[in-house]
This record gives sequence, structure tokens and C-alpha cells, in this order.
Amino acid sequence: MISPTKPPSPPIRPKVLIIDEANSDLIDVDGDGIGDLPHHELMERFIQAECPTVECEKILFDVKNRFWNRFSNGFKVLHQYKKEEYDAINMSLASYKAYDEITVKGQPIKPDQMHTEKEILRNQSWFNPSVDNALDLMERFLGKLKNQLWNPTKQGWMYIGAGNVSSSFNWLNFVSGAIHVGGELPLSSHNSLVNRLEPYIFNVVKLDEGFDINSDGRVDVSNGEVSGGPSFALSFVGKSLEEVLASPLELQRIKQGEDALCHKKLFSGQQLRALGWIDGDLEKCFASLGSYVFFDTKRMVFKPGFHLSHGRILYNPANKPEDNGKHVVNGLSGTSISAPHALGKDLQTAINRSNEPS
Ligand SMILES: [Ca+2]
Ligand SMILES: [Ca+2]
Repeated sequence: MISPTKPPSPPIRPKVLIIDEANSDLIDVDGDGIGDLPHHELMERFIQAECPTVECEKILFDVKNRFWNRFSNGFKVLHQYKKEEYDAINMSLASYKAYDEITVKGQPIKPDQMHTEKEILRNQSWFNPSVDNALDLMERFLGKLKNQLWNPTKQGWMYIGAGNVSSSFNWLNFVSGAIHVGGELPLSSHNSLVNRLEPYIFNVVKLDEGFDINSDGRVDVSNGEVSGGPSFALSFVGKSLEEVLASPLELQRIKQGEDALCHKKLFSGQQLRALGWIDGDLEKCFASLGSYVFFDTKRMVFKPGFHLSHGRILYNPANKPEDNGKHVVNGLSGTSISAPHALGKDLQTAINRSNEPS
């Protein structure tokens, strides 16, 4: 006798709310220096890259002015009118404060004290009441997230990046119950409020039909969505270090104001420090990556990840042995990417577990 086959369960389609800025600059995906996707769109792609069945909704805030007032007002609106339930939230908004602006018990705060002194810090006079209000609203909203049966942790997930500057923290990392994602590199902000570490730099690999942003061999951004110019990395890859590293004479010319040279050369961390463009911590970080850096003066960003292989330059910003620099055209970095990467992975892991035979 043939036993009836159990019909397959319908695919689980988790629902994620992305909270981000409405008017952020476009992010360059294909590495030609021209922006391609809005930040919130990139957040969605990183979640989808790990969890293809996800449905994303977005709430985009205009946060250019009076950040906290607009933010907490925005959250009030969310509480009043947004009735849908979500499996997870990706919180991309952030605002930063330097550790050296705060003292606790008469001493400057240390990053590893942030968690134990959390309540004291939230009750100090420097703590903006609008911030406190926003944190309270976020905690209440987090408490209302869907309690999904397929999610083994039975709790709502809110993912918040820790920030990209080691001397400061993100105010939003005070939200209790959230997953605070730091990057696995000293480039990012690290303190005891951070409870999750994820990769900080992601290679963008060119495939035939588009671009793979999470190194799984599947296209996440199609060819038609990018500006399509040559990648900045191409002008260095395959050359010898002598050809591409700024010489002492060129460093001198840059010091005298010849900015155009910045786009034509790579720099070591030591050279950037000598130019006064980075501090000692960043120099150490670049040295630990073993990489040379492209310094984009148009947008003031560092693109690390040029390595030497058999005497030739290759580009592999995430330092992934399996990519080996082949067809890598750009590197995307920051904890605002580490966070949706973690979110997508967790959703897919929960879905896979719920599909396992019991
Ligand atoms: Ca581009
Ligand atoms: Ca992919």
C-alpha cells in the first residue's frame, strides 16, 4: 500500500520592516564611483540575499533636521497607524555620541562599561529627553512584534548597527531587547551594548547577469540597476605595487594640494597617517588587514582590500579566500550592512529549522 504523500507546506514568507532615511545618498554597487541604489534598497537586498522569501516594507523618515524630534514623532505615527505585524525590524537610523563627552561616577566612560552603566547613563542630564522618548517607543514597538511559531526564539527581532566610528556609540544601541550588531573589525564601534558580531566588509562580485553582494554565487543586483562604468579597482588590479603605491614625491605633491593624484594611487595606512587623514587606530586596522587603500576624496571614504599576490595587486576587500579577488569590483562596508546580513541569516535559519522533520 502506498502511503499518501504529505503535501508540501507553503513557503514561509517572513515580513520585515525596514526603517531608514528617505533621502540618503545613493550607494555605489558596481564600483565606478557613481551611486546606484538608495541605502534602504541595499538593506532589502542584503536581507533577501540570505532569505529569498522575505517580504520587506519600509518606513522612511526625513531625518535631516532635528533628528530626535522627527524620529520620535515618526514612531508615534507608527504606533498609531501601523497595524501590521512584523517578524523583524531592520533599524538603519542612527545618531552618534563620542565616549569622551560622557562621564560616569566622575570618570570618563569606557566602552566596556556601557552595558553595566546603561540605566545610570539613560538618567543623566545629557541624555536628551527626545532620545529617551524615542527609545521608549522603540522598546514598546519591539514588544509588539509578531510571536511566530516558526521562530524558535519566540521573540521579536530588531537589528540595529553599532556604527562605524570606534570613538563613538550609536544612541539606538540603548534599546533593550534588540540585537545590536557590530562589525568583526576594529573599524566599527565596539562597546558592551553590542551583543552580536558579523562581517563588516562584503565583496561585490561581478557575475554575468549582475552583482553578487554576499558571495553565494547568486545575483542580488541586476546589470540594469547600476551605473555600469568601469570599477575603480580595475585600474590597480594586476599591477605591481611599485606601479600603484604613492611614491614619496607624490605624497609631497598631494600635501601641496594636488588632490587629483589621490584617485590614481593606492596608499598604505602608514602613508595616510603621515598625510594626517587617518588616526593611529585606523592605521593599525589597515595594517591588520594587510591591505592597501584607495582613498576616494569625492566622498571621503577609504576602500581597503588591495593585497599583493605573487607580486601583483588583487582586490579582495572582505579578505575571503574563496573569492581570491576574482571579479571583485567593489567592497561594501559598515555595520548598517552587517545588521541586515544578520537579520536575513537568522530568518532563513529559523525557516530551515521549522521545515526540519520533527
Ligand atoms: Ca555605480
Ligand atoms: Ca548573492
